[in-house]
Amino acid sequence: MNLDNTSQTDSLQAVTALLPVQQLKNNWSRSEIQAFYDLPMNDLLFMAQSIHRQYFEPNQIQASTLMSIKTGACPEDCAYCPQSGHYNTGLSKEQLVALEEVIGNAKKAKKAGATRFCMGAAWRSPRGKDFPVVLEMVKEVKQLGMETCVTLGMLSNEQAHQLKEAGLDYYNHNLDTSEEYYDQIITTRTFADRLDTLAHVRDAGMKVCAGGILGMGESLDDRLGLLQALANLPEHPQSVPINQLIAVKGTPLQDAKAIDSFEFIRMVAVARIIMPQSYVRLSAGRENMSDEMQAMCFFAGANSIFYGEKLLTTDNPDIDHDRNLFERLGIVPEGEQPELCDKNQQPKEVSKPLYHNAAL
Ligand code: SAM
Ligand code: DTB
Ligand code: SF4
Repeated sequence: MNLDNTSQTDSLQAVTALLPVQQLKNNWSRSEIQAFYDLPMNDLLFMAQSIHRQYFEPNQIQASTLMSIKTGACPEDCAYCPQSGHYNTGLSKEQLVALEEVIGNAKKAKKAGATRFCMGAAWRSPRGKDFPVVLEMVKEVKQLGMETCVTLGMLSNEQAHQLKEAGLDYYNHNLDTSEEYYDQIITTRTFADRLDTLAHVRDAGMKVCAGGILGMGESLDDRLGLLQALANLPEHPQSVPINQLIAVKGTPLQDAKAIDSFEFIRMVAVARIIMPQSYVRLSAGRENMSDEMQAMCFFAGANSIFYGEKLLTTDNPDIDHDRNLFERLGIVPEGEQPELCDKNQQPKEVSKPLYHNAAL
């Protein structure tokens, strides 16, 4: 990173010139993205936060609760994943859980303050008699008045339409890393397969939740390439989970070197800048982040979290800890502050002032 005075002035001018962002852009070059990443930290955070305030309530965070509805023995070989049947991580293979268990967990999550319930299955793609049961789960959760999300692996066009018909709001399918690094992490499916599923989800009219994982030994260029691929999709994913690798014993990435905190925060800020209307979710890995680091991620534009003691198979901060963190930061979970949370008003007009005036 070049820190001489001239280039700092240049980059500040570049920041000022880019504010406010007039329209969504999906032809980002890697060098444009890198230029944001390379800004001095204070300029980068200022820019990300300023853009964030044009589209979102600055002190509100959306909370989603995850449930693993089918755990372990997945045929895919994703090097990061404790659920892959290729590695021994001590997980036992489970069948699809019963509908009643899902409804019970969704009710609990709603009561605790989650607005979205996400169900994940360790499948390459949904097959056979299980898929109609998942459709039923989606219908039932939707009836509780929660947003619904599932992540089931690759989808056909027809399956995407069936999910839409059942009432599914979001489909989570991550690109995980750059196209160039992809085959170092997964060999049983391709980056192009992932893009095809995302196209089916979009075509069926559902919202896309797509992001990736940082800290898998990828280069900075790979990280920027991941953000570039996400931001250059035909539409920005409405939800962008940024996961910090949870290095699980037994997986090929068990000894991966953890990503530097500031590098992680920079990635969150760049995601916010290049996909300004998307929810950016601070996803897996919060258990290994300090409260201060999480606060910086929120300042950088992260405005969604997974909420509840478990992700799919690994630990997440407990609810009391998160509520306490929110309180200390003056953050209100989305859905708990109706007067400031009129979804019809989002995204805000880009012509609004840079600084959010909560009194308006
Ligand atoms: N099988 C489906 C699929 O791969 O699309 C859905 C479940 S899969 C567990 C969902 C996502 O969780 C992955 O794409 C990956 O980004 C994330 N994930 C899995 N294991 C992780 C880990 N150890 N650390 C961080 N993120 C992880
Ligand atoms: C996403 O991007 N992260 C979540 C969700 N989408 C499904 C999953 C994180 C899984 C972490 C490892 C585990 O708990 O098994
Ligand atoms: Fe299977 Fe999904 Fe894990 Fe890959 S990430 S091994 S597809 S559960």
